[in-house]
Amino acid sequence: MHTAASIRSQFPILKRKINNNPLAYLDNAATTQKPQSVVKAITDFYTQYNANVHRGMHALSEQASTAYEDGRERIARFFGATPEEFIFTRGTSDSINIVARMLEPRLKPNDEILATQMEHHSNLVPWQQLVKRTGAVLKILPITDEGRWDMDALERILSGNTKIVAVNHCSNVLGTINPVAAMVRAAHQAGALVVVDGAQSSAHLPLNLRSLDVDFYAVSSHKMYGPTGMGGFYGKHEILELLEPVSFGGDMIRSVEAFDATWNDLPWKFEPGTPHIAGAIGWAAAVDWMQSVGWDTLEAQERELTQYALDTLKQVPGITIHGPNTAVNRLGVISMTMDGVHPHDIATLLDREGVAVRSGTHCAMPLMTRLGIPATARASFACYNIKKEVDQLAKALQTAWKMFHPTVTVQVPAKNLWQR
Ligand code: 7TS
Repeated sequence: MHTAASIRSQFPILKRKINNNPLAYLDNAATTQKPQSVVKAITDFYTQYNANVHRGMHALSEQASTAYEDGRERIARFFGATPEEFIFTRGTSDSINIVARMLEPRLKPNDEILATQMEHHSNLVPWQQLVKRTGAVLKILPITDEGRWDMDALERILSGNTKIVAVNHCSNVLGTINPVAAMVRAAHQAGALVVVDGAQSSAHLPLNLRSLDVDFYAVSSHKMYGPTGMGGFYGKHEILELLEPVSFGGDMIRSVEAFDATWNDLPWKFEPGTPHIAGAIGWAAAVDWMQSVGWDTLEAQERELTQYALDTLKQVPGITIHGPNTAVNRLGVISMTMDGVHPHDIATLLDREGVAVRSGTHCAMPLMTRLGIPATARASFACYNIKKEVDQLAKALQTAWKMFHPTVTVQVPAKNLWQR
């Protein structure tokens, strides 16, 4: 049985004080902290069996190769995929860029790519660049005022010309959990492939990518308690078999002659060069750790905290919360604006009280335009966050409000009052 205290005890960093206050780390949508088991797995690799993979016949290389491929298998299984379908990359941004280049030869002028108004730049700019290179057309699905996909508009925008639908599973600004399964059905009916940006969902929702029937799904290790610089994407086996690699070099080839080469099997065909071995081992340890806590605990804890935070933060004067206003189909990613106070000032004042949040556009400028605001201050939760930290956030916000909106009190001597 895992309690908040037993989970927190595995993250030494959470014991830190910032500006003489207990650290309330509420910037988990940017990156999560790492449990000790992840740090230990990485340290063990570097201190006990560091060697390159897939190359040496010596003991260390064999041990490293086994740990690396065994790590891939555990990660792939965590997502309901097979190891052949799971390509290691540097993260979500890298994955989407690679997938876009893999699909490039299949696109013709006037083919259409559909993204949404709530995409992170990582799932928008690669497609903008792709349409420039191919003559395809980028279309944008609007969102509703509550911060959800406008599914009525989808019917009007999807057509036989739509070849790729590129959408995020969960918004890193609004917290919305999007109806990906419905999108996949509609897109497949129109004959389009679906590429999902899973950067925000992977630490918060149990996923079975095969049954979700997505064609590609991109994730980052560092948002799910694993190391930075590591990530990957799932691709349907039959589609990956058809596509050509876009980066070339060692390890991804089967044989090379002076003027040509043939490709290795999946998944290595898409992985040139020495990979991030420690990254894969650390990520696999993170996945093991999440499974040891269990989805029941992970989900229940976060849902309860999100509802508590929505209820608590609504009471802070001058605060507007952007995105769905209940914890239903919503992650604990809470973007706020405060009347008359810039989000950067909010974040700076919160930091004085030990509260770490992110402020800015969160790499989602078109969404800021849609919301009609320049930026937000964003609190985002992980499974180790507790109500006390939400209270610390609310109190710090109240202090910020008072600092920017001092009440002018006129002192009237009591006796004058009664003399009138
Ligand atoms: N997509 C979404 C929805 C994201 O939230 C992020 C990172 C990315 C893609 C890119 O992931 P990366 O691992 O390749 O960087 N989002 C954030 C954030 O919201 N604050 O810092 C990074």
